[in-house]
Amino acid sequence: MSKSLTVAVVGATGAVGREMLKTLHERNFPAAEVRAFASARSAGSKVPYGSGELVVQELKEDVFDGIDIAIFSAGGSTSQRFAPHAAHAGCVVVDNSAAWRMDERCPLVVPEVNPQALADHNGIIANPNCSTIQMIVALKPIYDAVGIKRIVVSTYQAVSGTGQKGIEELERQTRDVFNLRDPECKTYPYQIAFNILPHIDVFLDNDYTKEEMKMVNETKKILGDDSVRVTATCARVPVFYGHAESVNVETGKKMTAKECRVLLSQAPGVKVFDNPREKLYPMPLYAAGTDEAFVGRIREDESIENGLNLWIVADNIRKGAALNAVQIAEELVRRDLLGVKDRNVFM
Ligand code: 25A
Ligand code: L14
Repeated sequence: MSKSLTVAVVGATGAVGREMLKTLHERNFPAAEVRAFASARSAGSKVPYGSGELVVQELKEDVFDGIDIAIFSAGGSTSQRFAPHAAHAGCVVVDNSAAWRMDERCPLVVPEVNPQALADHNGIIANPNCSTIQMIVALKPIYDAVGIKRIVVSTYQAVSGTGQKGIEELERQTRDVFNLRDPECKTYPYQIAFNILPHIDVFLDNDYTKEEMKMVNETKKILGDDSVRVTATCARVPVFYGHAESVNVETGKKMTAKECRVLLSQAPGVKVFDNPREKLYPMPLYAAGTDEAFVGRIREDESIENGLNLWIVADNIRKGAALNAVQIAEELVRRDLLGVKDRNVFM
């Protein structure tokens, strides 16, 4: 691929934005130029890119002229406000926030699962929630092979999902506890160090959290199948990087644990790491910094006719956010889907 594109990273100073820059460089994305944007408070600061640095520019509505692809990770309100201006300028947005995911005009894409959905984009493409991505990349081959009727998932999510401020909170509180100081809670409502909070994102009217309902709704949208029943419980654990998930699936037809291991060992984006005798199973500490969704503890659910239990772990900042977004951008280039046909869809 020739290096001809101009690419922007919006929210470049954040935990995910920095990883996006690193991923673009590592994967040799065909960019002639990369521009870094963040809020006014970071304008003029520098972020690493390859062996050099980029000077961060303030994001404004009129910066998108001449930019082919903008990858956003600057929070929902920033995406809501600026992504339509990008699309209007002919710049295709890959957005990591929750702002556009359930919008019918926006494809919601995991490249290993539903790349075909990119074809009808209108200039804004949504990157799914981190917990949804790692689950769906492992479940799609099972869905294709024997069907899935119902999914029951419980998550164990790292503090880096909340960005730099989540990472700082766990660090600070851990030091506070060891120094016999009262841990201060700035980011989470309760102490996260040496604790577990069954609470991610805000509570909704049905008493589920928004994070839990993202898993329910995004899974159906990505599979393009509203008949799959999904229920989720999302918890925050005192881990820096890497989300873990216990996933119970009721399948349409029988699949043995052995068949599942064979199937998933051939699946793109998935690594089976499952040998109970050798005490081999996926863990956040070892998934951090890697690209795959690791699957282990594969067992048949003996309480129902056709069911499986899986334990899935992935780096939430990479496959859960930055890597998946860059893979979407790569797929857009590969499929020749850059440019925006109707620039007024979101205006
Ligand atoms: O935290 P924010 O506000 O959402 O900011 C994230 C990025 O977006 C930029 C911001 O630049 C940062 O690069 N941004 C925010 N508002 C913007 C605007 N109006 C904007 N860019 C353009 N126009 P920044 O210069 O404001 O921030 C520089 C550093 O400060 C940290 N920070 C920001 N707000 C903070 C804060 N620190 C403490 N308290 C605050 N209120 C910021 O931390 C950055 O280092 P952070 O990056 O790590 O950001 C976390 C946000 O990133 C997204 N995110 C993280 N992980 C995931 C994720 N999204 C999806 N999946 C993930 N796994 C979330 O949106 C999270 O809020
Ligand atoms: O992408 O862990 O919608 O706090 C926002 C909250 C990602 C996880 C999203 C967290 C999420 C994040």
